[in-house]
Amino acid sequence: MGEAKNGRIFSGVQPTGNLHLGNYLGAIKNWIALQDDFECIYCVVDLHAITVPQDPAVLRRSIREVAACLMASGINPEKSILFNQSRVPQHAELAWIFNCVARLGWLNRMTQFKEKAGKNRENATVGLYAYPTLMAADILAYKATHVPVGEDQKQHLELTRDIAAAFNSMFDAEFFPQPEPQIQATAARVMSLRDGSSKMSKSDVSDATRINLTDSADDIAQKIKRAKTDPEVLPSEMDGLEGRPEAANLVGIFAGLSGRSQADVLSEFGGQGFGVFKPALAELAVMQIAPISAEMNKLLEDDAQIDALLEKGAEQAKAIADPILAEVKKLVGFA
Ligand code: AQP
Repeated sequence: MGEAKNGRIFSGVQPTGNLHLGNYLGAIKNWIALQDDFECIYCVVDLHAITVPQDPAVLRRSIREVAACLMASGINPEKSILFNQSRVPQHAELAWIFNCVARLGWLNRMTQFKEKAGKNRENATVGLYAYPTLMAADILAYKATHVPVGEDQKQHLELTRDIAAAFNSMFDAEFFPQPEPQIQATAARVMSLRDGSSKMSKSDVSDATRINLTDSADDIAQKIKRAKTDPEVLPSEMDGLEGRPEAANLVGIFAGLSGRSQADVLSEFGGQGFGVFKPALAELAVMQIAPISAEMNKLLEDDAQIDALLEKGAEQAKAIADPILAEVKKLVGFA
């Protein structure tokens, strides 16, 4: 396990279905790159998953699938700590303490709750409302210094920083750090392939809206071919993408997959129609994404091995979180 070279990373992903290109470009690709330079803690956040109803058998399967998918994508359990959240009780313990630090007014501002609860707010679980305090606990139970996330989690990260500062002030201690968000310059918010105004999401009912990391090469190519676009050719400059959300999304995906800037992508494809751009994008996506599902399926042949790896990761995580929680309990007055 790497020492804390440039700091300690924490990030998580929910086992709420297939991981998709948004998770990959917005978060996981960065997680992989950080493994050599940071001490990395990556978590399958199953406590977060149950903030909306889950079928227990499906959840059990999803935890293993997401863990396998992360490993198949390049998260190396020899370099990083990989585990599922519910095996480390310090997350829930610290979340409760943070529920008693965070204020209703702060949580009322969280846009993700508003989006996820929708019109049926009265019927949303208390857990969905308190999701951001659990996320703050996930990060601060390890005193993580950096948190690589997609753009949709930026507001929750700001709340985490507020909770850390409020805790320090309440208990008159410079105890928790202010964790820094790490948000990618490109593809920080990958949009649905069918609607450039809504986020690509695991829980979207239509599978055509996303590229799953488990999709076959054919599925990936077909989904890109059918992705919504407009009749114009691609512009040569960035400002030509304004008001063209679907085109902007596909250019962002190309940039994210190739590691190039969007401006650079446009300098190559400006003036070309989607008949040229889409096949090039499909080739790039197939090359990077299709091998993940083959490797994942191999890993899923051995559930016991995945469980053992998650158990080992949980022990490593507990070894870091336990002394931090012991200090928290002293500060609060429990011990
Ligand atoms: N569309 C996206 N573009 C860029 N980044 C994204 N992330 C999620 N969607 C996109 C980032 O992926 C990481 C893990 O996210 P998550 O699965 O824990 O939760 P989420 O943000 O709620 O993702 P989904 O797919 O929309 O899940 P459901 O449908 O279950 O709510 C995070 O860093 C997130 O920013």
